[in-house]
Formats: sequence, structure tokens, C-alpha cells
Amino acid sequence: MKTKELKRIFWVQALIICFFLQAAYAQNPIVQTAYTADPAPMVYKDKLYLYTSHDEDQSTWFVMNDWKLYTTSDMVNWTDHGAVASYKIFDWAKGDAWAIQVVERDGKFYLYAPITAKATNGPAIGVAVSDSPYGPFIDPLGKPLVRSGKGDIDPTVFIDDDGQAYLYWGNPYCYYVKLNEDMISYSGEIVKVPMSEASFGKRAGDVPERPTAYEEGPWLYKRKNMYYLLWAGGPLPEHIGYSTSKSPTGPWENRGTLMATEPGAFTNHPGLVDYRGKTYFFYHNGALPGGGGFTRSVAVEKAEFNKVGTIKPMKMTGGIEKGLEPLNPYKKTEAETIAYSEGVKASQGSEVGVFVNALKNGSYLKVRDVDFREQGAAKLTVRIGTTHHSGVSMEVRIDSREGPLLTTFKVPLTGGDDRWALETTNIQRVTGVHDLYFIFKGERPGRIMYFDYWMFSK
Ligand code: FUB
Repeated sequence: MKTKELKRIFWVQALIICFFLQAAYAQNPIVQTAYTADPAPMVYKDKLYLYTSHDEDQSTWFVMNDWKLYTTSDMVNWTDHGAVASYKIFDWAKGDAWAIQVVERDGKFYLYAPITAKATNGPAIGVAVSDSPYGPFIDPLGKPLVRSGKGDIDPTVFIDDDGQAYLYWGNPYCYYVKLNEDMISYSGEIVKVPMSEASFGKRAGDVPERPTAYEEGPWLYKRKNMYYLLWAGGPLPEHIGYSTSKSPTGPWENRGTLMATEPGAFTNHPGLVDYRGKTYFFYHNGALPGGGGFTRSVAVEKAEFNKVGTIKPMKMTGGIEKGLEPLNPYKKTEAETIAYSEGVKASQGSEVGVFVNALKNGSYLKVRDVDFREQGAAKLTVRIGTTHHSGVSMEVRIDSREGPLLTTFKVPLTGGDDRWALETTNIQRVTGVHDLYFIFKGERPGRIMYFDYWMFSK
């Protein structure tokens, strides 16, 4: 065989290996069971809470009605808590549940939301309050917190170490105001941030009403006395840029591109947070099957800083490769706690809350780093159901979709997603740390089964 031919075979094989490695470790996008956008991370006690907006399936415009919540404690397995609020909690709102942020202060949770107001048919920012990060959120004002008529979208709230809270927002200009301690009112004038090239960079193209690269989606973050204002930048498709300052109100110094434009979605939206000693950068793209500008997906990268405090530019990757801690399989785990899945959709019902639906033969969900410990597991209990009379099963495997089989459940006909069967079976004994796979089998078309939770025992 000629050297040229050998080289070609080498590169084809290398590409195939890369593809499978990428598939094996794929973590991004971090939600595969719905289209999510506009990530807003919040750390509270020992958990990372990720609020997102929600693009309805098959949307060809921003069709967005509610906001979802996902949580993690290991950065690789994410639990879906469903929709925690919708634009309907605001009586004065007409629709358009766009990018929110939730912040905690003194044990209360404040959700800042841009929505279209009935009165003006234009965007306004509302605030809703809850005693829990999971909601319910209630509008204490009964009217917008901000309705300036000047691009009132993409609110972000930052509470400084001295207790002063700042609300930033805006497209195509950036504004801020100082919030009062009650977090539902403000003092002083709304300030328009000076939109200079020194602060936000030069915009390609000549668009007079968009004088700099700043477009929308501000996110305020502080590290070692440096304030960071991250933003989505134009022209479309958006990139993520950022600016820094010694003060939360500027003046801002442009620091250039943090994440360059990549094909998929024409918007992007930043969220930056510290969690368990590391810093994570959240964004969105169109990476899921059927994904695009109006069917987006949230993803995450580990952020790193240079010595001078600037953030190292990032590319969109397969995601976080190593989890922060193993998952305990001897506690009840919701089926909607997922590291990665294909062909699975999440639903929310009155009987069991959030659960997952397997949409086709061979669809699966994966849970990372499950620690069966030395003694190991010998039994598995699952809550499952189907509307099919026969031929539906759920395989449980470790390490890969083709890995050792622990057991196969025949899924009983329960007759509806509000009717469930609790099934327990002996399994092939398993010890140590493994990725766990649930693989759904059923030849008939349509939703083949639904799955609520699982738990191993010794
Ligand atoms: O999700 C709707 C809009 O798209 C957001 O408000 C912008 O930041 C962009 O992501």
C-alpha cells in the first residue's frame, strides 16, 4: 500500500476515534430533553441552580412561554425541575418569556424577567419573589419594575459585597439602576452606560443605532476586586464579548471576544458563576438535533483566568469531562437527572412532577460517575410505565450503551403517564464507579415508555 493511501487510512481512523470519544464524553448541550436558552446560573448553599428560558419545539420565531430550572452538584448530571414560572405570573404581561435571572437575598429568591407588557405591546422588566429557588414565584408589584421604553430586555442583577444591588439590562444600549434593599424597587435615575468603543469595542458594519459591538445580554460578575460585564455582541450571529472595570458602574474597558461566533444559533447569551472553587461559563447554541436560532440549547465550559485577571477566550466544546463528585445510587434518583440522552423528552404532570418519555426504539439516557462502592448493588427498583400492550423493555447497562447488562425490565402496560408501576428486580452484582445507561426498547412508533425514578439496593 502506498504511503499516501496509508496516511489517508490513518486520518480516517483518527477522525472516527475522535468522533466516538466526543460522543462518549459529550456533555454539551447540557439539556437534551427540551430546547433551552439564555442561561442564568445561581449558586445557593451546595447546589448550582441553572434557570433558562425555553424555546418551544419546532419554533420558527422566539416562541417562549415559561422558564425552566435545572440543578447539579457535580457539573455533569443535571436534574430537570420543569417550568418554575411562566409569563402568566405577571397579570400585566402579554407573553414572551425571554431571558431571566434569579438571585437570592436573605433567603428570598428574586426573578427578574423581561416580558411584553399588554399596555404598550413592548418589553418591560418585571420582578417576582419566592421563598424557594423552585418557586412558586409571585409578582409583588402587579406592574413592571422597569418600563423605560428603551429596549427593556435581558435583566441581570448583581449584589456587591457592600450589599448594594445593581440591575443592568438593555438592547441595543446598556442601562443600569441601583436596586433598593427590598430588591423590588430602585432609587435614583436610570443610567445609560456610555456606549464607547473603548468600553465595548468597534462594531463591524455601519449601524448608527448600534454604535459599538455591544448588542444585549449583559451579565455582571466580580472576582478579586475586578468587575466583569459580559455581553452578547454584534453583528449577527452574535459573539460573546466582555469589559472590565474597578467599579460596578464603570467606566468599562473593552476586553474583546470571550467566545467567537460559531454556526448554529444567531444569538448567544452569557452567564458566569463560581462554584466549588472553579468558574463556569454558560452560553447557548443550536447544537441539538432540530436546533437553530429559535430552538437553542444551553452549554457550559470551565472558565480560566490569566494572571492579570482577563478571562481566557473559550470555544464551544463537548463540555465538562470530569464530574466534581460521584452519584449515590442508593438514594432515589429522578429519571430526569441526566448527563446525556438521545430520543428522550421531559414532561411535567400532576402525579409525579417531572418525568421522562422515551420517544423511539434505542433512545437512552446516561448518568455519569455512579458509585456502587466496594460492597456493590444487587437489586434495582424503577418506576416506569407504557401505553403499549407488549414488546417494551428497558435495558440497564454500565460503561456504555453496549456495556455489561445489569438487567432488563419488561415494561408493564399501565395505560397512561399518570399511572405507574413500581418494579424491583435482582441484577448482575455491580461494584465501583460506572456510568449508568438506561436504554429504551420498543418497535412500535410513538412514545414507547415513560420513566419516573430509579434506586439501587444491596
Ligand atoms: O431569548 C430571547 C432573546 O434572544 C434574549 O433576550 C437575547 O439575549 C437573545 O438570547
